[in-house]
Amino acid sequence: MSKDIKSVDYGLEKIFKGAKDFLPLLGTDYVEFYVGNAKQAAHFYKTAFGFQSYAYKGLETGSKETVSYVLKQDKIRLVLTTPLNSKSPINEHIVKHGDGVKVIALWVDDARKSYEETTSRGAKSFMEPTVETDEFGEVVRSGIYTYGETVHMFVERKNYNGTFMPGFREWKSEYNPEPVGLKYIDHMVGNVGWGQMNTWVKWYEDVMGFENFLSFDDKQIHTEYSALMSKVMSNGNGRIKFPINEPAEGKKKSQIEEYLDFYEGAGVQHIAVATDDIISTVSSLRARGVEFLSTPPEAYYEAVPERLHEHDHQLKEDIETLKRLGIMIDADEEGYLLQIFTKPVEDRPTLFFEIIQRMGAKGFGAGNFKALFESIEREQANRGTL
Ligand code: TYF
Ligand code: FE
Repeated sequence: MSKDIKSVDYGLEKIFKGAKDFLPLLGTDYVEFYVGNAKQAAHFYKTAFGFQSYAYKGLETGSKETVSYVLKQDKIRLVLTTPLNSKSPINEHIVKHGDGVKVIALWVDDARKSYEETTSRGAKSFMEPTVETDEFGEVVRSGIYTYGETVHMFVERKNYNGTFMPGFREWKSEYNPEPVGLKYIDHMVGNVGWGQMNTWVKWYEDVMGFENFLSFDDKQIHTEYSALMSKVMSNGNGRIKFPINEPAEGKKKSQIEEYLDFYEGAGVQHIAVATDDIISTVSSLRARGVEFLSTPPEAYYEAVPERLHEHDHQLKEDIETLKRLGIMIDADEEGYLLQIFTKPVEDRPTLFFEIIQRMGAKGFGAGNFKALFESIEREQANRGTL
Protein backbone atom coordinates (compact mmCIF):
# COMPACT_ATOMS: atom_id res chain seq x y z
CA MET A 1 0.00 0.00 0.00
CA SER A 2 1.21 3.44 -0.81
CA LYS A 3 2.60 5.59 1.94
CA ASP A 4 0.99 8.84 0.87
CA ILE A 5 -2.36 7.62 2.14
CA LYS A 6 -0.96 7.75 5.62
CA SER A 7 0.43 11.23 5.31
CA VAL A 8 -2.97 12.78 4.66
CA ASP A 9 -3.84 15.50 7.17
CA TYR A 10 -7.01 14.40 8.91
CA GLY A 11 -7.56 17.76 10.61
CA LEU A 12 -11.29 18.25 10.16
CA GLU A 13 -11.29 21.43 12.24
CA LYS A 14 -9.08 22.99 9.60
CA ILE A 15 -11.30 21.96 6.71
CA PHE A 16 -14.37 23.39 8.37
CA LYS A 17 -12.76 26.50 9.82
CA GLY A 18 -14.92 29.51 9.29
CA ALA A 19 -17.77 27.78 7.49
CA LYS A 20 -21.01 27.49 9.42
CA ASP A 21 -22.39 23.97 9.62
CA PHE A 22 -25.94 24.21 8.24
CA LEU A 23 -26.68 20.62 9.31
CA PRO A 24 -25.32 20.04 12.82
CA LEU A 25 -25.46 16.33 13.63
CA LEU A 26 -25.29 15.05 17.21
CA GLY A 27 -24.59 11.42 16.28
CA THR A 28 -26.17 8.31 14.79
CA ASP A 29 -29.66 7.88 16.24
CA TYR A 30 -30.54 4.40 14.97
CA VAL A 31 -30.10 2.06 12.01
CA GLU A 32 -33.25 0.41 10.67
CA PHE A 33 -33.19 -2.83 8.72
CA TYR A 34 -36.07 -4.12 6.61
CA VAL A 35 -36.05 -7.87 7.14
CA GLY A 36 -38.19 -10.90 6.31
CA ASN A 37 -38.58 -12.05 9.91
CA ALA A 38 -37.81 -9.44 12.56
CA LYS A 39 -38.49 -11.81 15.43
CA GLN A 40 -35.78 -14.23 14.31
CA ALA A 41 -33.37 -11.43 13.31
CA ALA A 42 -33.76 -9.90 16.80
CA HIS A 43 -32.86 -13.25 18.34
CA PHE A 44 -29.72 -13.38 16.16
CA TYR A 45 -28.55 -9.88 17.11
CA LYS A 46 -29.11 -10.67 20.80
CA THR A 47 -27.56 -14.12 20.81
CA ALA A 48 -24.68 -13.57 18.39
CA PHE A 49 -23.87 -9.85 18.74
CA GLY A 50 -24.86 -9.17 22.35
CA PHE A 51 -27.57 -6.59 21.71
CA GLN A 52 -30.14 -5.99 24.48
CA SER A 53 -33.93 -5.98 24.16
CA TYR A 54 -35.06 -2.36 24.28
CA ALA A 55 -38.35 -1.45 22.58
CA TYR A 56 -41.11 -3.08 20.55
CA LYS A 57 -44.09 -2.24 18.41
CA GLY A 58 -46.45 -4.69 16.78
CA LEU A 59 -49.97 -6.09 16.97
CA GLU A 60 -49.90 -5.95 20.79
CA THR A 61 -49.23 -2.19 20.74
CA GLY A 62 -51.80 -1.44 18.04
CA SER A 63 -49.43 -1.49 15.06
CA LYS A 64 -51.36 -3.47 12.45
CA GLU A 65 -49.11 -3.05 9.40
CA THR A 66 -45.58 -3.55 10.69
CA VAL A 67 -43.67 -4.98 13.62
CA SER A 68 -40.38 -3.48 14.86
CA TYR A 69 -37.91 -4.69 17.47
CA VAL A 70 -35.41 -2.17 18.82
CA LEU A 71 -32.12 -3.51 20.17
CA LYS A 72 -29.50 -1.56 22.07
CA GLN A 73 -25.86 -1.96 22.98
CA ASP A 74 -24.25 1.07 24.64
CA LYS A 75 -24.90 3.92 22.12
CA ILE A 76 -25.95 1.68 19.22
CA ARG A 77 -29.64 1.21 18.41
CA LEU A 78 -30.80 -1.22 15.73
CA VAL A 79 -34.41 -1.34 14.56
CA LEU A 80 -35.58 -4.52 12.81
CA THR A 81 -38.80 -4.09 10.85
CA THR A 82 -41.03 -6.62 9.07
CA PRO A 83 -44.38 -6.06 7.33
CA LEU A 84 -47.39 -7.94 8.68
CA ASN A 85 -49.21 -8.30 5.36
CA SER A 86 -48.58 -8.30 1.63
CA LYS A 87 -49.83 -4.74 1.07
CA SER A 88 -46.95 -3.00 2.80
CA PRO A 89 -44.44 -1.36 0.42
CA ILE A 90 -41.72 -2.76 2.68
CA ASN A 91 -42.30 -6.11 0.95
CA GLU A 92 -41.00 -4.71 -2.34
CA HIS A 93 -37.84 -3.55 -0.61
CA ILE A 94 -37.26 -7.02 0.84
CA VAL A 95 -38.06 -8.84 -2.42
CA LYS A 96 -35.58 -6.66 -4.31
CA HIS A 97 -32.74 -6.28 -1.82
CA GLY A 98 -33.15 -9.11 0.69
CA ASP A 99 -32.62 -8.12 4.33
CA GLY A 100 -30.71 -4.86 4.49
CA VAL A 101 -30.34 -1.36 5.87
CA LYS A 102 -33.18 0.99 4.92
CA VAL A 103 -32.59 3.89 7.32
CA ILE A 104 -29.48 5.56 8.69
CA ALA A 105 -31.08 7.87 11.25
CA LEU A 106 -29.19 10.94 12.41
CA TRP A 107 -29.76 12.61 15.76
CA VAL A 108 -30.42 16.35 15.34
CA ASP A 109 -31.58 19.27 17.39
CA ASP A 110 -34.10 20.43 14.80
CA ALA A 111 -35.65 17.92 12.38
CA ARG A 112 -37.71 20.58 10.55
CA LYS A 113 -34.67 22.76 9.84
CA SER A 114 -32.60 19.69 8.80
CA TYR A 115 -35.31 18.82 6.28
CA GLU A 116 -35.50 22.36 4.91
CA GLU A 117 -31.73 22.81 4.65
CA THR A 118 -31.28 19.52 2.76
CA THR A 119 -34.35 19.51 0.51
CA SER A 120 -33.69 23.12 -0.50
CA ARG A 121 -30.24 21.93 -1.61
CA GLY A 122 -31.73 19.21 -3.78
CA ALA A 123 -32.40 16.23 -1.49
CA LYS A 124 -35.34 14.04 -2.52
CA SER A 125 -37.96 13.83 0.23
CA PHE A 126 -38.77 10.54 1.94
CA MET A 127 -40.86 11.94 4.80
CA GLU A 128 -41.94 15.50 5.57
CA PRO A 129 -41.39 16.66 9.16
CA THR A 130 -43.76 14.60 11.30
CA VAL A 131 -44.51 14.99 15.00
CA GLU A 132 -45.32 11.91 17.09
CA THR A 133 -46.47 12.30 20.68
CA ASP A 134 -47.34 10.23 23.72
CA GLU A 135 -47.38 10.80 27.48
CA PHE A 136 -43.55 11.06 27.49
CA GLY A 137 -43.35 13.96 25.07
CA GLU A 138 -42.75 14.31 21.36
CA VAL A 139 -40.33 13.16 18.69
CA VAL A 140 -40.05 15.03 15.38
CA ARG A 141 -38.73 13.15 12.38
CA SER A 142 -38.13 13.93 8.73
CA GLY A 143 -36.36 11.96 6.01
CA ILE A 144 -34.52 12.25 2.71
CA TYR A 145 -33.28 9.68 0.21
CA THR A 146 -29.58 9.03 -0.26
CA TYR A 147 -27.96 6.39 -2.58
CA GLY A 148 -30.20 3.59 -3.88
CA GLU A 149 -33.35 3.24 -1.78
CA THR A 150 -31.49 4.11 1.40
CA VAL A 151 -32.80 6.91 3.58
CA HIS A 152 -31.45 9.40 6.12
CA MET A 153 -33.97 10.23 8.81
CA PHE A 154 -33.43 13.26 11.03
CA VAL A 155 -34.56 12.54 14.59
CA GLU A 156 -35.25 15.33 17.09
CA ARG A 157 -35.85 13.93 20.56
CA LYS A 158 -35.00 16.83 22.89
CA ASN A 159 -38.60 16.93 24.16
CA TYR A 160 -38.93 13.18 24.70
CA ASN A 161 -38.08 11.03 27.69
CA GLY A 162 -39.89 7.77 26.89
CA THR A 163 -38.49 4.49 25.55
CA PHE A 164 -37.22 5.04 22.00
CA MET A 165 -40.20 6.78 20.37
CA PRO A 166 -43.98 7.20 20.55
CA GLY A 167 -45.67 4.03 19.26
CA PHE A 168 -43.14 1.78 20.98
CA ARG A 169 -43.25 0.24 24.38
CA GLU A 170 -40.43 -1.05 26.50
CA TRP A 171 -39.45 -4.57 25.49
CA LYS A 172 -38.80 -6.71 28.53
CA SER A 173 -37.41 -10.14 27.79
CA GLU A 174 -36.45 -13.05 29.98
CA TYR A 175 -33.66 -13.91 27.55
CA ASN A 176 -30.81 -11.45 28.02
CA PRO A 177 -27.42 -12.60 26.71
CA GLU A 178 -24.47 -10.48 27.86
CA PRO A 179 -23.29 -7.54 25.71
CA VAL A 180 -19.98 -8.12 23.87
CA GLY A 181 -18.58 -4.59 24.33
CA LEU A 182 -19.85 -2.87 21.18
CA LYS A 183 -19.95 0.88 21.95
CA TYR A 184 -20.93 3.10 19.04
CA ILE A 185 -21.05 3.23 15.25
CA ASP A 186 -17.68 4.39 13.93
CA HIS A 187 -18.69 4.60 10.26
CA MET A 188 -21.17 3.19 7.74
CA VAL A 189 -20.12 2.46 4.18
CA GLY A 190 -22.22 2.73 1.02
CA ASN A 191 -21.59 0.89 -2.25
CA VAL A 192 -22.69 2.77 -5.36
CA GLY A 193 -22.67 1.85 -9.07
CA TRP A 194 -19.99 2.34 -11.71
CA GLY A 195 -19.16 6.02 -12.16
CA GLN A 196 -21.42 7.08 -9.29
CA MET A 197 -18.94 7.69 -6.47
CA ASN A 198 -18.22 11.32 -7.31
CA THR A 199 -21.91 12.07 -7.80
CA TRP A 200 -22.54 10.93 -4.24
CA VAL A 201 -19.44 12.70 -2.91
CA LYS A 202 -20.84 15.90 -4.38
CA TRP A 203 -24.29 15.10 -2.99
CA TYR A 204 -22.89 14.76 0.56
CA GLU A 205 -20.94 18.00 0.08
CA ASP A 206 -23.77 20.06 -1.41
CA VAL A 207 -26.84 18.62 0.34
CA MET A 208 -25.43 17.62 3.74
CA GLY A 209 -22.43 19.99 4.05
CA PHE A 210 -20.00 17.07 4.46
CA GLU A 211 -16.33 17.12 3.42
CA ASN A 212 -14.26 14.50 1.62
CA PHE A 213 -11.43 13.90 4.08
CA LEU A 214 -9.79 10.75 2.70
CA SER A 215 -9.65 9.16 -0.75
CA PHE A 216 -8.38 5.84 -2.01
CA ASP A 217 -8.17 5.21 -5.73
CA ASP A 218 -7.94 1.93 -7.61
CA LYS A 219 -4.16 2.18 -7.76
CA GLN A 220 -4.12 2.07 -3.97
CA ILE A 221 -7.00 -0.38 -3.48
CA HIS A 222 -6.38 -3.41 -5.60
CA THR A 223 -5.20 -6.98 -5.50
CA GLU A 224 -3.99 -9.15 -8.32
CA TYR A 225 -7.61 -9.65 -9.36
CA SER A 226 -9.85 -6.78 -8.44
CA ALA A 227 -10.03 -3.12 -7.57
CA LEU A 228 -12.25 -0.47 -6.05
CA MET A 229 -12.27 3.22 -5.25
CA SER A 230 -13.35 4.78 -1.98
CA LYS A 231 -13.89 8.29 -0.63
CA VAL A 232 -14.63 9.04 3.00
CA MET A 233 -17.19 11.77 3.68
CA SER A 234 -17.39 13.35 7.12
CA ASN A 235 -19.68 15.88 8.75
CA GLY A 236 -18.40 19.02 10.47
CA ASN A 237 -17.78 17.61 13.95
CA GLY A 238 -16.39 14.31 12.61
CA ARG A 239 -18.98 12.19 14.44
CA ILE A 240 -20.55 10.92 11.22
CA LYS A 241 -18.33 9.24 8.64
CA PHE A 242 -19.67 7.71 5.45
CA PRO A 243 -17.11 6.14 3.09
CA ILE A 244 -18.51 5.58 -0.41
CA ASN A 245 -17.18 2.74 -2.60
CA GLU A 246 -17.40 2.25 -6.33
CA PRO A 247 -16.18 -0.81 -8.25
CA ALA A 248 -13.16 -0.45 -10.53
CA GLU A 249 -11.96 -2.47 -13.51
CA GLY A 250 -9.79 -5.48 -12.61
CA LYS A 251 -8.99 -8.95 -13.98
CA LYS A 252 -11.92 -10.39 -12.07
CA LYS A 253 -15.12 -9.17 -10.49
CA SER A 254 -14.80 -6.48 -7.83
CA GLN A 255 -16.40 -7.27 -4.45
CA ILE A 256 -18.36 -4.02 -4.92
CA GLU A 257 -19.84 -5.29 -8.16
CA GLU A 258 -20.76 -8.57 -6.46
CA TYR A 259 -22.60 -6.55 -3.80
CA LEU A 260 -24.42 -4.42 -6.40
CA ASP A 261 -25.51 -7.57 -8.27
CA PHE A 262 -26.90 -9.25 -5.17
CA TYR A 263 -28.39 -6.17 -3.50
CA GLU A 264 -29.75 -5.17 -6.91
CA GLY A 265 -28.52 -1.64 -6.52
CA ALA A 266 -26.66 0.76 -4.26
CA GLY A 267 -26.88 0.28 -0.51
CA VAL A 268 -25.11 -0.04 2.82
CA GLN A 269 -22.13 -2.39 2.56
CA HIS A 270 -20.81 -2.45 6.12
CA ILE A 271 -21.41 -1.05 9.56
CA ALA A 272 -18.25 -0.50 11.58
CA VAL A 273 -18.81 -0.71 15.33
CA ALA A 274 -16.27 0.42 17.89
CA THR A 275 -15.11 -1.46 20.96
CA ASP A 276 -12.45 -0.54 23.49
CA ASP A 277 -11.39 -4.16 23.98
CA ILE A 278 -11.35 -5.90 20.62
CA ILE A 279 -9.76 -9.07 21.98
CA SER A 280 -12.59 -9.60 24.44
CA THR A 281 -15.27 -8.54 21.90
CA VAL A 282 -14.02 -10.79 19.09
CA SER A 283 -13.47 -13.74 21.46
CA SER A 284 -17.12 -13.44 22.57
CA LEU A 285 -18.44 -12.99 19.04
CA ARG A 286 -16.55 -16.06 17.82
CA ALA A 287 -17.81 -18.12 20.78
CA ARG A 288 -21.37 -17.06 19.91
CA GLY A 289 -21.07 -18.20 16.31
CA VAL A 290 -20.33 -14.97 14.43
CA GLU A 291 -18.37 -15.86 11.30
CA PHE A 292 -15.37 -13.75 10.32
CA LEU A 293 -13.41 -13.57 7.08
CA SER A 294 -10.47 -15.95 6.93
CA THR A 295 -7.41 -14.97 8.93
CA PRO A 296 -4.62 -13.13 7.06
CA PRO A 297 -1.56 -15.25 6.20
CA GLU A 298 1.55 -15.63 8.38
CA ALA A 299 3.46 -13.11 6.26
CA TYR A 300 0.90 -10.44 7.15
CA TYR A 301 1.63 -10.75 10.88
CA GLU A 302 5.38 -10.88 10.27
CA ALA A 303 5.16 -7.41 8.69
CA VAL A 304 3.21 -5.85 11.59
CA PRO A 305 6.08 -4.96 14.00
CA GLU A 306 7.84 -3.03 11.22
CA ARG A 307 4.66 -1.15 10.38
CA LEU A 308 4.20 -0.07 14.00
CA HIS A 309 7.85 0.72 14.43
CA GLU A 310 7.81 2.97 11.38
CA HIS A 311 5.46 5.29 13.28
CA ASP A 312 6.94 4.69 16.74
CA HIS A 313 3.84 3.08 18.21
CA GLN A 314 3.91 0.47 20.93
CA LEU A 315 1.35 -2.33 20.47
CA LYS A 316 -0.40 -2.80 23.82
CA GLU A 317 -2.04 -6.06 22.80
CA ASP A 318 -0.33 -9.44 22.47
CA ILE A 319 0.31 -10.01 18.76
CA GLU A 320 -0.09 -13.80 19.10
CA THR A 321 -3.59 -13.28 20.51
CA LEU A 322 -4.48 -10.88 17.70
CA LYS A 323 -3.20 -13.40 15.17
CA ARG A 324 -5.11 -16.30 16.74
CA LEU A 325 -8.33 -14.22 16.52
CA GLY A 326 -7.57 -12.94 12.98
CA ILE A 327 -7.53 -9.27 14.06
CA MET A 328 -5.64 -6.92 11.71
CA ILE A 329 -3.39 -4.02 12.73
CA ASP A 330 -2.71 -0.77 10.87
CA ALA A 331 -0.78 2.33 11.91
CA ASP A 332 -0.47 5.97 10.90
CA GLU A 333 1.24 9.01 12.44
CA GLU A 334 -1.34 9.43 15.17
CA GLY A 335 -1.62 5.89 16.40
CA TYR A 336 -2.75 2.44 15.38
CA LEU A 337 -6.05 0.66 14.91
CA LEU A 338 -7.26 -2.92 15.24
CA GLN A 339 -10.01 -4.24 12.98
CA ILE A 340 -11.71 -7.40 11.75
CA PHE A 341 -14.57 -8.08 9.33
CA THR A 342 -17.46 -10.54 9.56
CA LYS A 343 -18.72 -12.54 6.64
CA PRO A 344 -22.01 -11.21 5.21
CA VAL A 345 -24.81 -11.64 7.77
CA GLU A 346 -27.43 -12.61 5.19
CA ASP A 347 -27.53 -15.35 2.54
CA ARG A 348 -26.96 -12.79 -0.18
CA PRO A 349 -23.34 -11.59 -0.08
CA THR A 350 -24.35 -8.06 0.89
CA LEU A 351 -24.16 -6.41 4.34
CA PHE A 352 -21.37 -7.26 6.82
CA PHE A 353 -19.98 -5.80 10.04
CA GLU A 354 -16.57 -4.46 10.97
CA ILE A 355 -15.32 -4.44 14.56
CA ILE A 356 -12.80 -1.65 15.16
CA GLN A 357 -10.70 -0.42 18.06
CA ARG A 358 -8.95 2.90 17.51
CA MET A 359 -5.71 3.42 19.39
CA GLY A 360 -5.22 6.96 18.13
CA ALA A 361 -5.40 6.27 14.40
CA LYS A 362 -8.09 8.14 12.47
CA GLY A 363 -7.76 6.24 9.18
CA PHE A 364 -9.63 3.24 7.84
CA GLY A 365 -6.94 0.57 7.80
CA ALA A 366 -5.46 1.29 4.36
CA GLY A 367 -2.46 -0.84 5.27
CA ASN A 368 -4.83 -3.80 5.67
CA PHE A 369 -6.71 -3.35 2.40
CA LYS A 370 -4.62 -5.88 0.47
CA ALA A 371 -4.91 -8.67 3.07
CA LEU A 372 -8.59 -7.87 3.59
CA PHE A 373 -9.49 -7.89 -0.08
CA GLU A 374 -7.60 -11.12 -0.67
CA SER A 375 -9.61 -12.64 2.12
CA ILE A 376 -12.86 -11.35 0.56
CA GLU A 377 -11.75 -12.80 -2.77
CA ARG A 378 -11.31 -16.23 -1.19
CA GLU A 379 -14.97 -15.99 -0.16
CA GLN A 380 -15.97 -14.81 -3.63
CA ALA A 381 -14.10 -17.75 -5.15
CA ASN A 382 -16.02 -20.13 -2.83
CA ARG A 383 -19.27 -18.60 -4.01
CA GLY A 384 -18.24 -18.73 -7.66
CA THR A 385 -18.71 -14.96 -7.94
CA LEU A 386 -15.10 -13.82 -8.44
O1 TYF B 1 -14.40 1.36 5.70
C1 TYF B 1 -13.33 1.16 5.18
O2 TYF B 1 -12.87 1.92 4.33
C2 TYF B 1 -12.51 -0.03 5.63
C3 TYF B 1 -11.99 -0.87 4.53
O3 TYF B 1 -15.08 -3.02 0.48
C4 TYF B 1 -12.89 -1.40 3.52
O4 TYF B 1 -13.27 -0.79 6.51
C5 TYF B 1 -13.05 -0.72 2.35
C6 TYF B 1 -13.78 -1.27 1.33
C7 TYF B 1 -14.39 -2.50 1.49
C8 TYF B 1 -14.27 -3.17 2.68
C9 TYF B 1 -13.53 -2.61 3.70
FE1 FE C 1 -14.80 0.18 7.37
